Amino acid sequence: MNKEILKLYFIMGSMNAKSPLDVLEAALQGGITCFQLREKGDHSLQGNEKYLFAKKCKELCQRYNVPFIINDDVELAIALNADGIHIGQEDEKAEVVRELIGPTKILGVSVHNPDEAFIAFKNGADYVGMGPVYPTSSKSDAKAPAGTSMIKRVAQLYPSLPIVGIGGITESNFTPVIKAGGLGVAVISAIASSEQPAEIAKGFLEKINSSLRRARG
Ligand code: TZP
Ligand code: MG
Repeated sequence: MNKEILKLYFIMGSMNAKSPLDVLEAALQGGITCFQLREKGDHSLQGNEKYLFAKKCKELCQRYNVPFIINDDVELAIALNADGIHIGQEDEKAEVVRELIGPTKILGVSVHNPDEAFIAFKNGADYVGMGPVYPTSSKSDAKAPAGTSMIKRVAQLYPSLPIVGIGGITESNFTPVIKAGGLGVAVISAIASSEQPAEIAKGFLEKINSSLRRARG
């Protein structure tokens, strides 16, 4: 996996925006580096509706050459030949998913501590998502905000494991994630709830790039 794709990782489901496909296209125009379809919770699409929506998202991402990742739904990821899949601790085990999707697809795993990070890494994860860094209202069962100390520990313990920070992250509070060793940030509301997703994504990516340059020295 090219680590650069973690810089500005946009996550969205159809319930996160009024016109989700317009928001996705604007975010792609603004320069998001990866997209994850996370179709979850009340009012989320199911069955064929979910499939058709996911297919449109994939086509948009392809047009902009941005990896298209699917949350949880391995069957859908395989059916659509998505670029990858993201799973949580309560989902299918990483080694099982890796076996199902094959060696070349991207596999992301949400982790909260060094033990979970080690297991994910050992079992074929390409990157781990760590958070919530800050309070978030985008995930109903989110754990307590964890700040960036755990990101720092995992980055020190496993320097070759790419980490992306998630949860309540915006243009104005993301720098601690990069300083702690994160390679980028994953966001829902900072882009999906914005009136100008393209402009936000563009400005955000510029700031992340300069922060990464500073952190790498
Ligand atoms: N996992 C941990 S926090 C979170 C997920 C999916 C939600 C992130 O959304 P937002 O709006 O960027 O806080
Ligand atoms: Mg999950």
